[in-house]
Amino acid sequence: MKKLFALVLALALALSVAACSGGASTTPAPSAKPSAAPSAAPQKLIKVGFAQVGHESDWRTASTKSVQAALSKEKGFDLRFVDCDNNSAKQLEAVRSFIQQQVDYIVIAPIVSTGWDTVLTEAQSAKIPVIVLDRTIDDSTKYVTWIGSEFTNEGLAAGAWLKDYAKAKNIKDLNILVIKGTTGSSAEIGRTKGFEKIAKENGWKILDQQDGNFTQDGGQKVMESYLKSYKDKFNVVVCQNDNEAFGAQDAMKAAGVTYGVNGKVILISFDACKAALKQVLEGKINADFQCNPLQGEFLADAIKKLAAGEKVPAKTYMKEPWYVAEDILKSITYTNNAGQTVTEPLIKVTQAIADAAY
Ligand code: GYE
Repeated sequence: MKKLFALVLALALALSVAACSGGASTTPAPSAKPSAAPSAAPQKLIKVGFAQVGHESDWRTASTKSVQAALSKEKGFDLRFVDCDNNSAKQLEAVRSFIQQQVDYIVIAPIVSTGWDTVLTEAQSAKIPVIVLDRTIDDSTKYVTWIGSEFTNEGLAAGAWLKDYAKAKNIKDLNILVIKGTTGSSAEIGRTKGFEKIAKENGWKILDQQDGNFTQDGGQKVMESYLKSYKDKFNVVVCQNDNEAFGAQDAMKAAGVTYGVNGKVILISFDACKAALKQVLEGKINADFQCNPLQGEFLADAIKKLAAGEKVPAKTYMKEPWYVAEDILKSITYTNNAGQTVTEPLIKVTQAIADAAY
């Protein structure tokens, strides 16, 4: 009986190895010489070209590391990584070079959400499936799947938190400065849309919204200019990522403006990387809405499924918690981007949470 079970298992394994190695769209089927035992044949690596946005933030570094770890040689991948340095022309060029290299799959983390249809048509003609990671592509549907975050919900959640927080602290007037992420990126578009909706509903004043390009330097420069134009006129700063928040803090510190739990300015951020959660713990950022960059395993899983001829979902959303510095609110309730009323917990950051963050 045991022997029979082992035999069935061995057969199943041999079959699944054969299915995997022959499944990728541009990989030729292995020649079926009777003498070559399947286990002795060297594993064919799946060639994946990854056009990454750049290296602008802690989030991005974590994203790159996550993909590199999940798509390693040991795990069966030949990963060709291009850092596109936040340059859209360079990103299109990277995708075209992957088409020329005849990779099996192309992964794009699109810098901006438009301008994609032509190159995706080229990939389609070359029969190379495209997977979109992180930000979305909004002017083409020529890709097989997308893995990323619901950016509009992140913005809505930030607004819902600010509404309840201001009420709990009896703050009547909200005068808000927003440091946006890269203009035209879906992360910027979604966070802006979500937050603006709540601001409008509550009659808050958004004094200004300028692009800090998701970098610390960008955040600092925008904040320096805000401090000149809006000195003493604002009590909320919303940074669309943590690195911008670090830059904004430097500018406020230099100008003698206090922020965070014991400061004059409520500071809100997105991403929730380790360095930022330490600041939430210390009360230097009031609330941080996580965007989860650890997408590598989901990506590897999707590619393996496609290579095996299996179906993958059109969209995969990352799970993302909301972090706060104080204990006064336990949850927020808001209408999400799908029109559902949701109640989500607010997590007060502890040392253990900050230590475990990406
Ligand atoms: O929030 C920011 C990064 O696209 C979700 O890009 C990503 C954003 C992230 O630079 O830190």
